[in-house]
Amino acid sequence: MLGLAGLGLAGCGTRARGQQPGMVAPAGDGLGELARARGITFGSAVQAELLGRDPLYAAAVTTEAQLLVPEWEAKWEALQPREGEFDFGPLGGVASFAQAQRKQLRGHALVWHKAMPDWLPPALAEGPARARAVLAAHIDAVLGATQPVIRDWDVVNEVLANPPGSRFTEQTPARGVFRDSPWLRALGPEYIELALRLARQRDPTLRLTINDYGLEGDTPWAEQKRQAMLALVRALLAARCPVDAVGLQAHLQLDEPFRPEPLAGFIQSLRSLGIAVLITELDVREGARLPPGLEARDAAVAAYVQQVVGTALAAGCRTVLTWGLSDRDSWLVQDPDVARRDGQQHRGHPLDAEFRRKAMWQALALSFAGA
Ligand code: 9MR
Repeated sequence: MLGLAGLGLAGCGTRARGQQPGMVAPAGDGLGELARARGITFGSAVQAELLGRDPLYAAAVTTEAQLLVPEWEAKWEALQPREGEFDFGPLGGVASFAQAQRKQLRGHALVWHKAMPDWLPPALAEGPARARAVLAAHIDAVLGATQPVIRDWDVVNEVLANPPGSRFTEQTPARGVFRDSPWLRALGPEYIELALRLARQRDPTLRLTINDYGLEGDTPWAEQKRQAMLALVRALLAARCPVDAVGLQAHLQLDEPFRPEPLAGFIQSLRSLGIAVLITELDVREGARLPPGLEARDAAVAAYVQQVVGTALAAGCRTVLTWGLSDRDSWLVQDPDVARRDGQQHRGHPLDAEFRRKAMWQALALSFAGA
């Protein structure tokens, strides 16, 4: 059991790394406070490295977010770079900041087909017994260390395949409704149940979340994915497998049609099964054709966000996280598969690249106020 010391929290001071004395945070209440007044939790993905070296970034997180999720630091590659050697250093950076600023933390992600250390896929390919053993060892060590500070984990991430014909950036090989991955090849779909059961055993009061993308839009493939998620949750519950929540990543795309009813119905179906629903990774990719001028672009992003978040909140979602707060540091500008190719940068976060609040910030504030 590594506990708090393992997360680098022991002995940390009251001032977060990166917080300079006298630094002025943006005026007014942040989104976190506005949300909290309505019984909603608002937060963001964060990067330990930026929290540590960029005062503007750290100040924005301090002001706006109540809940933090590490964007990379709790992935397998970060936590167990070599088999049996755990490194809680980077995650400890996020945890120290959270503790100093009195923010909550959530975990992301115990099982994913990406951000795997090099040794892991070959180990899984050695067969089911070996795959079960490495999964159990990882969950045991990680939940043992994070139990004091992380009470909600994305236990499995992106386990569903993208339906054929979908317009997701990533075309996934599939086995039925499940994504073909080293985990699926090693253990079949039972790896999902195994991970959830191991997590419950290791930390009986932890919230166990299944996280996925492409579940929000009004398209045939989003509907297929929603049905696959519902079927998965029903099957898990029927097998008496623990599961508490579904995370809707909400990497939204303005080109994708949206209508409230399909999303609201989906959330209500999950809630009627006793499953909480969170928005876990909200950001927005703008369309192929941009309206003229930043104001019109930001208004389009804001209108879309208000519809989606407003729908989710009205249907009973109580937690919203954006995948980063500002347009500056996002995968939307860094990942060549999603970055714009027209010389522009997506404006899909509440703050612009200079950390100024945009129309999307207002849209979130209005959505919280209306909840
Ligand atoms: O935003 C994250 C990026 O910085 C990382 O390089 C990448 C791989 O670890 O993961 C990105 O976050 C992804 C998240 O973990 C799962 N949903 C999709 C996110 C964007 O790709």
